[in-house]
Amino acid sequence: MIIKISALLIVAIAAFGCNPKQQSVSDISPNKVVPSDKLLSYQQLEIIGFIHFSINTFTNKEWGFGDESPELFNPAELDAEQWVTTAKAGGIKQLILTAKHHDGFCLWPSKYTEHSIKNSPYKNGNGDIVGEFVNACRKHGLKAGLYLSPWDRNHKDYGKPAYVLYYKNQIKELLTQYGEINEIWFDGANGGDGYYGGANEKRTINSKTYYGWKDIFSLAQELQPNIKIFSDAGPDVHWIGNEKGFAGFTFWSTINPDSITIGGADQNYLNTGDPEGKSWIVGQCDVSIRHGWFYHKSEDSLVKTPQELTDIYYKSVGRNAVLLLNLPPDQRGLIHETDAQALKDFKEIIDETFSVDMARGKPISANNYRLNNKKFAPENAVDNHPDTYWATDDSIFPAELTIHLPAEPEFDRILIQEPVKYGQRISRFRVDIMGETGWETVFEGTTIGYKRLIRITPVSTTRVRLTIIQANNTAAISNFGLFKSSDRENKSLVDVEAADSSQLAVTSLQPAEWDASPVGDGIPDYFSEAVRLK
Ligand code: FUL
Repeated sequence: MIIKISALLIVAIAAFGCNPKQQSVSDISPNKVVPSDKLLSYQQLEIIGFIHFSINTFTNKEWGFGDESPELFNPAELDAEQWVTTAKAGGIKQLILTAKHHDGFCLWPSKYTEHSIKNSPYKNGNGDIVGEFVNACRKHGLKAGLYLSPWDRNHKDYGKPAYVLYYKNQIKELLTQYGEINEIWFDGANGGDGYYGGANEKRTINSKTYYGWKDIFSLAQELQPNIKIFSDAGPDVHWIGNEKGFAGFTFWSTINPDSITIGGADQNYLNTGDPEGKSWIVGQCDVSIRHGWFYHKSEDSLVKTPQELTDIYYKSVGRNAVLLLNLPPDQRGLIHETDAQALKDFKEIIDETFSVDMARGKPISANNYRLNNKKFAPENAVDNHPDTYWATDDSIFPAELTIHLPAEPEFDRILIQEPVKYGQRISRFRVDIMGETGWETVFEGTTIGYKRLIRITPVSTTRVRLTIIQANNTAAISNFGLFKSSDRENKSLVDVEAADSSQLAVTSLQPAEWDASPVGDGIPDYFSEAVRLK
């Protein structure tokens, strides 16, 4: 009997080690709010693209009034594969096409309206650009998404219940006829006036009640179970609160959607997220590669430079959000050469910067690691694996992670990631380097989330320390990386919190914020009527 018990003990010790705690090694406890698998993989797309293309491309407007003749629409060289391959060369993983913008013109032959491609010269009325787009995405391995403007300045019933039925019928067409659609984009903009079947008047709707968003979301989910729904309030992806492509310096992936009115949201709230938020909704930073959303020849010289795009990347993907970059095809139906080149150069800058991680596999230590178990060891933070992570025992603050660098490499970019499948935790952190006389702080930050990219002036050191000062749960880090930026980047840009306070004073989508008419400040005057981006 005694022999049997001792044998059992030996087997137990061999299996679990001497530390009795190790018998119950489990993952760190998740936060109350965590992302679903579908949102985790959506965030990993990092860069997605918009294709703004419609009748506006031919009228040189940003917001069509709704009375434009379909006869005007004739992109003679349209090639959806050129859109997709251009986007792909820029690192874009999904495209969203404006199937219908505010003017109501449909890029597919909807059976519910005559205001569509079927009455245009394009392919003698036999074209279907939504179909061409989706097929091209599929052929080249990109996910496809669709934008269907709720505001419709063409439809005679806009503002009445009959229009909502029309809108739902169009959603049904788009989500049943084209295979898998990864995202649907519900825009909050509504400027009031329009053609409305000839009424030529202003129509206001109650943005809280008119569309019946809950039913619309359920319809989309029923037709496409894996779809990601974008609106000011999610339920899956939310607007970042500006059209500059910048997430807040502090940015939480959690938010309270019930407090948000679609089309009337608090832009600051959307820009920072909410640490107390009850839902995980991915932040999405939309911005156009040009000044406007649609193509205007006058902007051929105003395409964002690769350096500007890189700056946007740091302020979107590098701040825990997804970047949605607009590439508007021109009247030929092609993405302009200048835009394609800028995008390609941007991708090269990012690739050059992040190709060598100086921290990868280097010796690393921590002031604590959970249960002294290898599963939570500091090495997991420099293995470049998204599923492994360093974590401390509960309530260890500050939590410190130190990379020991054999030589003294020069770096100026830092990457930090949290294992967000357990929730977003960190709210205050610092990065220090070992200087000649001791530790020197090179960056102080707030949130990290899925990915935080930090720009500092170049430094050389033998030790880099990440200190997590505050978090809402046990500290955990899945990646800590050090990089040297490409020589083609704009070196004058570094991350300084004070410099970012101005970021919220940016473009708003809400018409009230838009100037009534263009003024002489060099902004082209194709913005019709009450429409002009600041
Ligand atoms: C806004 C629209 O008014 C713009 O035209 C553009 O489509 C942008 C992405 O969303 O609300």
